[in-house]
Amino acid sequence: MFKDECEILVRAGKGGNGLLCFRRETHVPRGGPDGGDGGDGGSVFVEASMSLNTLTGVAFKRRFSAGNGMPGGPNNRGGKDGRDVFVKVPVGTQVYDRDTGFLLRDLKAAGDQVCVARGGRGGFGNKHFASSVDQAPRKTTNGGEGEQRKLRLELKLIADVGLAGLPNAGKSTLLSRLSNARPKIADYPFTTLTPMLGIVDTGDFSGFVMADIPGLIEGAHGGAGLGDKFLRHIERTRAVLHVIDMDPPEGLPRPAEAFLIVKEELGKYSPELASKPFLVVANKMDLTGAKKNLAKLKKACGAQVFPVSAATGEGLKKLVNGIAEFLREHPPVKQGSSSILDE
Ligand SMILES: Nc1nc2c(ncn2[C@@H]2O[C@H](COP(=O)(O)OP(=O)(O)OP(=O)(O)O)[C@@H](O)[C@H]2O)c(=O)[nH]1
Ligand SMILES: [Mg+2]
Repeated sequence: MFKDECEILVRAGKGGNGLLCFRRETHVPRGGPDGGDGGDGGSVFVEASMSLNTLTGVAFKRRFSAGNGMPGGPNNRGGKDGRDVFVKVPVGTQVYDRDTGFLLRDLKAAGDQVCVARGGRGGFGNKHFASSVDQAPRKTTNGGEGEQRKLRLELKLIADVGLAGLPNAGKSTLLSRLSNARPKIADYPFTTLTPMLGIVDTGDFSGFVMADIPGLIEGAHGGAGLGDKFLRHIERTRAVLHVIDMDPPEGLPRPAEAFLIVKEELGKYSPELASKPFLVVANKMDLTGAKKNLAKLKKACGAQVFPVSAATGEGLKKLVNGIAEFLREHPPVKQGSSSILDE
C-alpha cells in the first residue's frame, strides 16, 4: 500500500549527569575535585533520502529514540555523547508538529534535514564548580531531559504529470501501460483508492514521473465520491493530463462534459491547479462510439488532444513523446525539484 501520511514519536536522549568525585591517590593528600561532565543526549533528525519512495517503513516503526548521554567519570572524564538518530524519509516529505500543526520543514531535496528533538545538555561534574574560593565543591548538575514530540509526516508525491479524470476513464490502465507501476484496474468506479507513482521511460534517459490518483466526480469538492483531498498529490506537478473515456456508458457525462466537470473540480480545489498547463488524452478510441465525440472534445478543451487506446496501445507512443516535449517546454519551477529524475 502506498503510505502518504503518518504520525511518529521522536524522543531525544537525556544528558548524562555530572559526577561528584575527588581525586584519591596515595601520596596525594586532599586531592581536588575531579568529577567530569555528563555527555550530551543524542538528537533526532528527519532527513530526506532519494532511496525511499514511501513513508511505509517509518510509519511501521513509529517511535524513534536517540541515545542518552553517559554520566561524567572520575579523573575529569566527560561522559560519551548519546547517539543521534536520523529518520530517513522520501524527498518531498513535509514535517509537522502534530500538536501545534506547525510546519517544521519541507524537505525538498535529498540530504535536507531538520532537527526535530534536541538532546538534553550533559550535567556539570564538581570539577566544573571549582574556584579559588571553593576548592572542594560538592556541587554537580544533572543532565537535561531530551525533547520529545509527536510529528505528522506528509508526503506530497513529486511527479511531473498527474492524471485526472472521472472514475473508469482508464487512468490506471494508462499508467500501467506507460510506466513500471502496476496499479489495480477494474471496470467499476473508484478502483483506485490511493495515489500511485510510475516512471515513464521515454527511451532517451529523460523519463518522467506520472501520478495516478482516484477518480473525481461532480461535487467532489463537497465530498462527493472520494472527495478531492487526494488532489494535493498533483498540486506540484508540472502538468495535468486529463483522461477522458470517449465512449462512456449511457447516463454518464459525455466526453466534452466530463472534461469540463473535472476542470471545474480542479478549480474548486485550487485555482493554481486549474491554471496548470494540461494535455488531454482521449482514451478508449477502440470503442465504436468514440470517434464521433472527438471533434466536440477538442472544441471544448482548447488544448492538445491525443486520441489513444490504453487497451490496444494505439497512439501511446505519440502520447509519451507529446508529454515529454510538453514537459521540456514547461521546465520545473526553480524552488525544489518537481521530478525525482531531475535529481
Ligand atoms: N475498451 C477500452 N477499455 C479500456 C481502455 N482503457 C481502460 N479500459 C477499461 O476501463 C475500465 C476502467 O479502467 P481503470 O484504468 O481502472 O480506470 P480508472 O480511471 O483508473 O478508474 P478509477 O480508478 O476508478 O478512477 C477497465 O475495465 C479497463 O479495462 C481502453 O482504451 N479501451
Ligand atoms: Mg484507477
